[in-house]
Amino acid sequence: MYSREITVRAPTNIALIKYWGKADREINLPLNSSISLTVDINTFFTETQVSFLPTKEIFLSLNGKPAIRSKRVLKVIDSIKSRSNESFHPFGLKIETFNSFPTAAGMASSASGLAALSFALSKLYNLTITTQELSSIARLGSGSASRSLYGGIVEWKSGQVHSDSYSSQLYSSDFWPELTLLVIIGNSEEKDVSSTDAMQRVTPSLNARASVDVPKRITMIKSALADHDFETFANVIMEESDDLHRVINEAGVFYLNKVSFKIQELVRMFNATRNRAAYTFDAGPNAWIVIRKQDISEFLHIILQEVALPYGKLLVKETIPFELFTQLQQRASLKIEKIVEAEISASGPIEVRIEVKL
Ligand code: 2P0
Repeated sequence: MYSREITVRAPTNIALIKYWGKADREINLPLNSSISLTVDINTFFTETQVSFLPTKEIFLSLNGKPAIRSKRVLKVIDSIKSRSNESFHPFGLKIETFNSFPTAAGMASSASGLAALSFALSKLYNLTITTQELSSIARLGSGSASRSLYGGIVEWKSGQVHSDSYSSQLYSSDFWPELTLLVIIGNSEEKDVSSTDAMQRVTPSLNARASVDVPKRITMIKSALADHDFETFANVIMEESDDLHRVINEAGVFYLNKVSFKIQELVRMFNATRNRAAYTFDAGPNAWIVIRKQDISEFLHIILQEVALPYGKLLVKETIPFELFTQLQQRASLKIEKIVEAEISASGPIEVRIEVKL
């Protein structure tokens, strides 16, 4: 029983209405509720392998290198362990984790990472636990991780205490089948200021944003979703992203760069007559474009005239012929790393395998 090795994968998520600011830092109670799309688990994911060690030590590695046992990881371990059978308590843990995408570059690696850890440990310690409870535990590790426990469109209700601050699914991924994501990765270097640090800097607009503006946008986006009203949906998403970065800039932190601003400008151009795409940025320069599948090709024709990338890094379902790609790229001068199309994930974390070691 103690020699099992469990491997799981968890998806990341992109917030449309963003979590920014904490009412309680110790347990990551947020200042406001948030809404996100879970990103296809086959495109971006964290894979985590856990097993017991005979001694009490906790060994952790990230992308093949030994990593620090951070406070956030220990909080999740303690919370899971405290609910488990005492017979497990003498053992230590080996935790190996890999991200399929840039770590700490505003790509929500802590969301998938802490969701994967919580899910994997709940299996290893044989917990009988609801996804709702697991969402609260993942939140202790990283706020946004609470949303990665579900597929589709997810809401994290801020709550007042540990047990009522959790996420739940608003809609499954097939609710709006045309809806998809394009991720424009300009720069996958680690950022200078982590979001955990940045959101602790209280600024003049932070409380007004959390108590007035965000609740209004939550009502608006829910009604736009219910009506499949892309025009309003896109407006709310972009307004929210702009508002988040205004508050972040007030704190003296700047995550967006030249490529991010260019993408914003191109999306506005593309939307000249009616909204057909929406940009949103997390704590990093990479653009997440919410778009309907039928508009991707036309959108790429505009983007590819401005941003330059290798042909092999255009990772979209409907490929553009090489000749046309080269033609579009002729005057493109802003170098980026890649463009990835990612669907909305049907599922939250999944168990990949269980191995019994003899
Ligand atoms: C979000 N972000 O809602 C917002 C939008 C970044 C911008 O949640 O301190 O790593 O671990 O609770 O979850 C990133 O912050 O922060 C984040 P902690 P987290 O996705």
